[in-house]
Amino acid sequence: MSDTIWAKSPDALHRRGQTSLETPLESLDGYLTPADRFFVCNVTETQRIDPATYRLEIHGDAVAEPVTLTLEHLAAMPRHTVRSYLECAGNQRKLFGALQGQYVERTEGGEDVPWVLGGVGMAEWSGPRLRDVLALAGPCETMRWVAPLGLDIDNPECPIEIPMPVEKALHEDTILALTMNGAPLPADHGFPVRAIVPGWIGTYSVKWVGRITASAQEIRNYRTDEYYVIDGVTVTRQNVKSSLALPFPATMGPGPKRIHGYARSPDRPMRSVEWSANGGQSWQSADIISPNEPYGWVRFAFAWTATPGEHSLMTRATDEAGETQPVTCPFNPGTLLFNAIIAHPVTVAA
Ligand SMILES: Nc1nc2c(c(=O)[nH]1)N[C@H]1C(S)=C(S)[C@@H](COP(=O)(O)O)O[C@H]1N2
Ligand SMILES: [Mo]
Repeated sequence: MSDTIWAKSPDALHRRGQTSLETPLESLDGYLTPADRFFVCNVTETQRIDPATYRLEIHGDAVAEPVTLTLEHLAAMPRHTVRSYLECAGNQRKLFGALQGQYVERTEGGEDVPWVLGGVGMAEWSGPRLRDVLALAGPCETMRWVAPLGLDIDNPECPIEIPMPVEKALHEDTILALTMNGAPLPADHGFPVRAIVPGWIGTYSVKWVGRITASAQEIRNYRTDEYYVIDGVTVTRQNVKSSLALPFPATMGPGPKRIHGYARSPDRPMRSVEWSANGGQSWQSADIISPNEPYGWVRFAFAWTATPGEHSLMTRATDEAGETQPVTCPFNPGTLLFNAIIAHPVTVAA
């Protein structure tokens, strides 16, 4: 089965759990993540959808007339392009244990993918706005919740149907993407159609969308009520994070280095990225060496002279509104949204 889980070769990525792949961030050298290096978070297997027979159904008690659309129809609609990073809510989950000594194993429900740093990627997505697609079915005034459903319905927990409030669904930057980095979506990333919900945790960006339900009622399920929950509240928006693009832990030879990393704010440009090699007693500015856009991540770099021994390199991102990273991340049993300042272990050989 393992060679059918993904369409792309898993060789350049880390296998995480049975069905997911993590990007080694140190293998990236630019702003956009190439599709063949982009992480994959699959609850089951990559779906292989025939574009000729593909259909998208829009239905529910809050549309006047259900419609069924072909890929041709969607492809003929006006397109909107967003450059947005996509990150699994559980990315960096392993750091609750590695840095804070906090462990949990879920005994039931979905397997928690053991992400370290690379359950995140950045791409340019393009396709019709979700609101334009909903408009084809005659949305009613009563519409409050919109839930895209993935075609991987045969899965152990419950279908991937992720409801969002109408405000987010109708937002101008919420799209049904048909392309990724200018090419048709790869199968692993949702071909032929996926939702892109910028600024929100990756799960909202449903892949292989086959049906969209629009309702006056709040749509709830296992994922909204049990899985993606912190302190009784369903998780939606991401938080501010930064990490080095190095293996965790890292080893290197001595000498002058240029250290790289990625920092992100869910919906604002970054104000600063700082680094510290002395446990956070003093901080210096890193250079932002990429575009700095509302939904994008930034690539940053700084010069550091590696001397033999054990080191810890820290980075701290702050966005334009002053939202920044905490020294420790409050624990939650779902081990979601770890965004503490990371003390990245670096061993420098003699
Ligand atoms: N249909 C479907 N959509 C899905 C998933 C899935 O398993 N099935 N995984 C979700 C999760 S948890 C994440 S983090 C993102 C990952 O997107 P990627 O695999 O393109 O990187 O897709 C989301 N959309
Ligand atoms: Mo995820």
